[in-house]
Amino acid sequence: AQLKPFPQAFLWGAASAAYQVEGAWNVDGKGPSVWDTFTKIPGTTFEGSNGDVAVDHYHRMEEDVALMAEMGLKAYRFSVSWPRIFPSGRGTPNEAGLAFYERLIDALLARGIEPVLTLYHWDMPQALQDEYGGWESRRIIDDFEHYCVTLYQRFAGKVKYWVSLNEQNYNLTNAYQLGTHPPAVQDRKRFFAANHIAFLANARAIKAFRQHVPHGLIGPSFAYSPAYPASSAPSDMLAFENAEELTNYWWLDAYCLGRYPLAALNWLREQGEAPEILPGDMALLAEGKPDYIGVNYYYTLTFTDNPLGGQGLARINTTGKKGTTPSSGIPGLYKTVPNPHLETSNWDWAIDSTGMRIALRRLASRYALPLMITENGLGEFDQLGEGDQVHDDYRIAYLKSHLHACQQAMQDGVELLGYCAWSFTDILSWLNGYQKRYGFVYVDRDEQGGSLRRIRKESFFWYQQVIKAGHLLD
Ligand code: GCO
Repeated sequence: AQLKPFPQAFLWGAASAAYQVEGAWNVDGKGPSVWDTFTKIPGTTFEGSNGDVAVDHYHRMEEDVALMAEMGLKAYRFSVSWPRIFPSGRGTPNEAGLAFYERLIDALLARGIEPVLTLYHWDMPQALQDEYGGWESRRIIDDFEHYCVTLYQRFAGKVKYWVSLNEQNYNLTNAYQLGTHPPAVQDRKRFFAANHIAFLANARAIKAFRQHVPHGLIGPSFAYSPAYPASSAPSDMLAFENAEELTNYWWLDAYCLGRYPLAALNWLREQGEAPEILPGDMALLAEGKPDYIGVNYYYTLTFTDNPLGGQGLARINTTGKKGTTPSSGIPGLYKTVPNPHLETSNWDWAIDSTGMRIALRRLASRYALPLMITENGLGEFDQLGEGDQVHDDYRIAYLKSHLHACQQAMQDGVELLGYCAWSFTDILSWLNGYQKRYGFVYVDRDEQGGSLRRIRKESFFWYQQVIKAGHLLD
């Protein structure tokens, strides 16, 4: 059947995050975040890369927004750096920080680009990490609410779309299970405890949103990697069910249904690793449900059974060398295996556009909420060629197939508000430095003096045409 066109109001967007683009890490009164500290510890990131300068978006904001306008973007998703607003996490806001985001928002609006504002994209104020352990203390719930309300009050009249927590699942998995994000802990009990507190903070922020931004929409962005079973063997099906509950529904059910999935909660209780649930906690979650779900989709994961004594959690691929990601899992429940039907990126991420259609359908059907793709894209080594050309045809193919999957999902009945490609310019990849590029706009870091010159890639002109036409071109 002929696919229906994309809706007129579809938000054709692109995205970024403060730490990955802004730089200016200690400028205009900004306090340090946990990433400013962590990336300076030797061995934590690829070749010691950090976001001190990143792509210097803080100082080149006007130029970047002009490029967005030239491209025809209808939406731009960015995050606010908490320690830019509250250098030590709370107290009186730093006016220079608020003013920067106000200039950005005004520049977007002046060009008809809808701002999509992310409240938290991992850059916890270092002061709060030091004072009480960040997400490990319930004290963060008040501090996060205060920070959010400060932004609501300032920007309620200008910003309609808001993202509460970005990829809580991926960030805290790295922070408290794999030990690869700050504070680099490997402890499953602390992991689930921190997540529970983050759910409470998310719900409280959404409750406050209702008062301050009555006409806005808010939801978390979730890194959704839908689970597949490795085969139709019942043991693989069970492993897949276990993985979907413990790696996905744990977060999504807490956000959207105000409860935890049954078998996963029971298993954690048996391990003595379930979070402490105080009276009132679940009622708060139920009161803080989102208006939509932000979906960050990159790949699917395929699971097989994992007898006790089998493979535990493993580290991730930070080399950009194919086939170097070890299997990871929980003994007794599941472990990942490569999917023989799918190609992968150089970081071993399965390229699976059908998986995106499946993802959107599963979420829309289970939670009955509108969805927004808040991230989707391909991180690769790009080559700056003769005459400033970047032939990223592999990225065009990736984005095209995934946008097609979005269209099919809408045909299936999914309400999809928009699609923010990751990312607009090249960015700092948290652990992979500047070698892993995602942008429509190449940023030259190698040129003499580190010019950080912006260069339009082939994908820039492709997306420009798609947005102009309002549909995918052959
Ligand atoms: C990377 C990651 C990030 C994430 C994003 C999550 O390579 O560092 O892919 O860019 O996608 O920050 O929200």
